[in-house]
Amino acid sequence: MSTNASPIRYNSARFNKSAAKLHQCPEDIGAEVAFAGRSNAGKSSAINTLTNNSKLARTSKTPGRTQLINFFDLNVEGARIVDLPGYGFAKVPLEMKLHWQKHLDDYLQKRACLQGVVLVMDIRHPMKEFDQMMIQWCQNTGMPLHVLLTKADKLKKGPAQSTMLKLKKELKAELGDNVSVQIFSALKKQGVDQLQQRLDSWLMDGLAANEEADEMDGFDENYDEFGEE
Ligand SMILES: Nc1nc2c(ncn2[C@@H]2O[C@H](COP(=O)(O)OP(=O)(O)OP(=O)(O)O)[C@@H](O)[C@H]2O)c(=O)[nH]1
Ligand SMILES: [Mg+2]
Repeated sequence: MSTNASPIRYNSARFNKSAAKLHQCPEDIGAEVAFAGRSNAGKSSAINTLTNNSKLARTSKTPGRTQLINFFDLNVEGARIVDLPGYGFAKVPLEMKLHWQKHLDDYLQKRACLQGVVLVMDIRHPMKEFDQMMIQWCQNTGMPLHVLLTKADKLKKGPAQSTMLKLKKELKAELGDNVSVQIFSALKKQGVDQLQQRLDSWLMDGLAANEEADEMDGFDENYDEFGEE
């Protein structure tokens, strides 16, 4: 249960569409939060736990399950969550890997409505090459980052906590207020409130900023008309 007054209900999430290319994505308006991470890290499972809907995003023991960018609409108009294809799955042909990589790069570079990235890592194997790449990219672009250390049910509380604190310290040193880190377990439904609060603030701030921009546009138009009189 969320303690703040956000109107977003995550259990309202509905599949919108899958995109293999940037032009197939929903129109680039509103506010989006994307779940990124290595293949098999637990992105789709985290989305299902967040939305309390085990059937929403397809999960699998076979890495590389999510091959397309999947968009899910929320009850508040324009607010979406996005399940990105996993990185680093060894068994797909190189050509396919390069295609996904290009596709993911395109999305990350060009998607104006993207408000923040939830980087999902297996708490037992954090900060692999892909994770470092994403963090670097967030640092370069100023994209807000939330690190979800998932599968915490696989560790005892002490080691889980110390992994989280160590990582938080490292990342804060690099990214300051643009980063947050939390422990999560899809299996135990641990950390759901914290994740929802992070998303609430990104999505609601993003939508509010859009509204302000729209008002400014209207103001400019009126001003032009006025100027011509
Ligand atoms: N114990 C445990 N297992 C988990 C958790 N989250 C995910 N898993 C398992 O990890 C495997 C991969 O989960 P997915 O959610 O499909 O991973 P993904 O990151 O979406 O993978 P791709 O779509 O291949 O990129 C599945 O077997 C899940 O059941 C968790 O919190 N705890
Ligand atoms: Mg997946």
